[in-house]
Amino acid sequence: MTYETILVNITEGVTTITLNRPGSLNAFNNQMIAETTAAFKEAGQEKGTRCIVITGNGRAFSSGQDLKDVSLRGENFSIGEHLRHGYNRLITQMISVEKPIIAAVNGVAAGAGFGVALAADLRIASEKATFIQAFSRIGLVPDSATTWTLPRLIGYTRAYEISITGDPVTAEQALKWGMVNRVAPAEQFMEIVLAWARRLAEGPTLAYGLTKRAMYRAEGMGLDDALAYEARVQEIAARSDDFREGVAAFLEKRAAHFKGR
Ligand code: T3D
Repeated sequence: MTYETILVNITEGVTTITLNRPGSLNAFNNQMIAETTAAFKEAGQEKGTRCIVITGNGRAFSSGQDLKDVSLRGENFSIGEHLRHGYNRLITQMISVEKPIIAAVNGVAAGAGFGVALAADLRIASEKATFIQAFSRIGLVPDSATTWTLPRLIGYTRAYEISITGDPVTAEQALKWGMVNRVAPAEQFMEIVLAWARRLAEGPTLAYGLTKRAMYRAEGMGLDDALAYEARVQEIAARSDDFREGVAAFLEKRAAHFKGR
């Protein structure tokens, strides 16, 4: 599929999706929401893709909803419908892809841009990145799943404070709070991101995908159900070539060569 608002690159098992509207700091218009959703779906189905990276072109990750588009809306425009058909689909698509997604937050991530970063499984921030719950700055409540993702990551007290103040969180603070996994220098940022992504893409990615599924399911379960679900997904993982290879490699004292199946 060809896209106009994003760039998609597939190399060495890694699909990189680059938000590409740098003139507006990669603000999401309807087309970019739809194209990003489609790109995640495609990367999920693409057999050769075993890890997905999302990043932004230029100095920002994403400034969230395109506010110029907002200013053109008519009186009867329904934000609820816009969310249901746009951001909600994008976020659920990201969460349903059973492959690790890394958000490479190269600069500011605001509003829905912050939401997309939080819907990834792993986050690496450039030392220049900032995170802004920009919704309250324009009189909105948080969306793009940030009422769900953010308190789970950093706790209610911090999540509520940054959601109502709209104060930026630096990369260093985000690391201390456990909101990002790593912070990397701006100069070698994409090099470091891609080295990490390639390492994951060479791993037992079927198991990584099942781990994602089981952890999201466990959020809504009690202990007994979570244990039962672990047993179900472990049945799948244990029938994989990767499990056979992992055990053989251990016994033969060599590195394992996983294929993600
Ligand atoms: O309504 C719904 O659809 C509901 C869904 C809501 C989801 C949301 O995301 S709500 C939150 C929307 N986002 C924002 O409120 C953030 C708006 N942007 C900013 O606050 C600032 O731009 C930043 C803090 C992100 C960065 O500041 P700074 O000083 O580094 O850059 P800047 O000068 O403000 O922006 C640079 C350019 O990008 C500028 O354009 P120009 O003047 O050079 O032609 C600016 O207008 C443009 N830009 C930045 N953000 C957006 C944008 N254009 C459209 N939409 C934007 N969100």
